[in-house]
Amino acid sequence: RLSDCHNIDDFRRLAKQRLPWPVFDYIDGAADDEVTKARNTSAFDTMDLVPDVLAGVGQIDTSCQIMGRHSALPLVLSPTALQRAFHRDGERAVAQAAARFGIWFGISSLATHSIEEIAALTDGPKLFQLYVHKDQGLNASMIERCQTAGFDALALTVDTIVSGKRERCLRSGFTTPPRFSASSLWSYATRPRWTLDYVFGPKFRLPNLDGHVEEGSGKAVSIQDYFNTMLDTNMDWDTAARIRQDWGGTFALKGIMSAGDARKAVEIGADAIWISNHGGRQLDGSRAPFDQLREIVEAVDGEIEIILDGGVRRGTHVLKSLAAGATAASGGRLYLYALAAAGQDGVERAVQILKEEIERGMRLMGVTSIDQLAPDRLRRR
Ligand code: HOC
Repeated sequence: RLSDCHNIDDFRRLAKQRLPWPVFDYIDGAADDEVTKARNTSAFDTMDLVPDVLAGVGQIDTSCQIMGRHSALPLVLSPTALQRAFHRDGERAVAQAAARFGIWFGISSLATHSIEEIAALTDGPKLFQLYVHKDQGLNASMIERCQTAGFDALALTVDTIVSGKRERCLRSGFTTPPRFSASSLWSYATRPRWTLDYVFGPKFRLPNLDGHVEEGSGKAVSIQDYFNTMLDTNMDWDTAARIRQDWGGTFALKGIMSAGDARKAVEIGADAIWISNHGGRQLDGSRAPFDQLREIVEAVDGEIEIILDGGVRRGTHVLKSLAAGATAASGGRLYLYALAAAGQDGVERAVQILKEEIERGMRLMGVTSIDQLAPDRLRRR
């Protein structure tokens, strides 16, 4: 039950019960041996927090500015694809939960609700995550629709030039829309709530292989095929600079992992970078975002905002990221398990748990505002 969930891992267990296994494995899985996925979280344990006491922490302020907008928490709900495959309310549930807490969320180019539908739901801070498709017309039309709909920022995904080897998805034959197979039939049959919603609910809308969003085109496509046939493998820094110009508003690069690339992001005039390895779903064996944070903070020297994305499961992970120099922390799975478990109620409970953990952690650290979290409050283990 939802009321038995006290941390993100509890939602993970609930999601596993509720979702057919190919769908759960799509969320939970990562590339190759999933070493990087595990490391993304364990990296936080390499640094310890150093608390101060007797600091008068009756009143604390968790708010901050992220990409030019006020946020009630230093936490962003990262854009993730295919959310209606996890719960019938999909991106709507996440948008509404983010709005209730006054925090940023993002939708993906591979969202299952339209740009306009999501924009109409909330005036709260929202970003659009662009995957650059080979079809330039499709890219241009997504950018234009986001401008018209009033999205606050565009985040260009730079770490999916080809698909990572998602072995759990290869084994289950996961596609979108999901397809029933002999090996998974029992799992679908024993999860009637998910299966009925899926069978009788509206079909997902994706930029499909013809390059256009069509309700219920019916084509089932695997992640590998989608990435490897649809996305532009020739994308480079000129592409990123051109997209920034076409967009003309707040612009971020999502998937930066090296100090050199962070500098290039500054040079093309990006407002923010997301240090991210796509939740360990792309290059297995790559370093954890938290491990790269200090190096990147030093390289950009305050010239760009940094969002730490990956492995965040606890309020203290957010506090460690801030102390190491990030503007905010973000994650996908941290709310996706909860979405799958209980829709908007689930996402709200997950964010509430993280909010309380952030507040409790700040009080125990002896800080009253998040700008008091600095590198001197961290020690290497
Ligand atoms: C069939 C299309 O970011 C991921 C997502 C994108 C998936 C596209 C699937 O899983 O990493």
